[in-house]
Amino acid sequence: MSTFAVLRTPGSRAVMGILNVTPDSFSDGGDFFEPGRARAHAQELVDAGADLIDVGGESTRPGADPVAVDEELRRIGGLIGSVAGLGVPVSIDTMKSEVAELALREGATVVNDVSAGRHDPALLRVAATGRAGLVLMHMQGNPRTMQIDPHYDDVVTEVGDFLLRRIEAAVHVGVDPERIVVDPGLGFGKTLEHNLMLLRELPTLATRVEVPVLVGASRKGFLGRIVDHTAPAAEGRDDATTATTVWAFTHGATMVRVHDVARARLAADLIATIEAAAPGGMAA
Ligand code: PMM
Repeated sequence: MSTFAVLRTPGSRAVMGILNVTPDSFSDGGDFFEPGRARAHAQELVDAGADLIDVGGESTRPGADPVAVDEELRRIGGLIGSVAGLGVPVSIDTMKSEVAELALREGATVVNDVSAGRHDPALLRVAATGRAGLVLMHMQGNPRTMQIDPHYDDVVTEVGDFLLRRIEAAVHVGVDPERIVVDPGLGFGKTLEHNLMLLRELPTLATRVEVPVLVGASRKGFLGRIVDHTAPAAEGRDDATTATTVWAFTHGATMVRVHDVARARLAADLIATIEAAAPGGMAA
């Protein structure tokens, strides 16, 4: 599927596989830092059924220190081209215009910015000029401080207001509205209750923003708090992630961003099979 078919085909459910080329991401930090391992993992994500691969060179886990632009360029430079050669669209997870620019030059076709163009306003222009897809995510504060007492009067309305404002800002500098996806930013400046409210009211949010919605719940701490307070490893949260994927896909989300692509692919395909069921339609 082309990038924009992945992003916009009505009723489609796309699986974005995560490739973190960082030493310190919360669940897979260090695992794919070495370029050979990163490439091999990208192939595994494609084989597992990813529609899109999201490559990131800066951890945005709570408390993470920012990465200098040169270091981020070094981490992703060269890798994007080989991942793009695997036959699925590549997205670059960055808040920096220089990194987005390099990635688009090397073959990425989507920019995923967890700051929605606020960290580096030039990023929106880079996405516009490169005719790229653009993921605009909500975050309260910044990764260093976002989990220190986040507050909202009405989280669903405020996140929706924010996303509409950021869509407007992106369109204002020339991004094609047909190429925009938004994301409520689970875990980014949100308590457990905020995350749950955003999931519960996903249909309201999706209807309001009128562009496809991406949900990124994969292995996040709030899932660990619901299913198992004692699980030591983020990997133990994959079943909870799959349950959340099913919820998201059946409540208005068009795309999920996950570490375990095979489980999300299975969920998406199963939902599609159930939806397509018709009397006498399927051999026993
Ligand atoms: N989460 C992380 C990083 N990038 N991008 C989007 N659009 N949505 C997310 O929820 C999101 C993101 C942090 O998770 P990771 O460290 O496992 O990549």
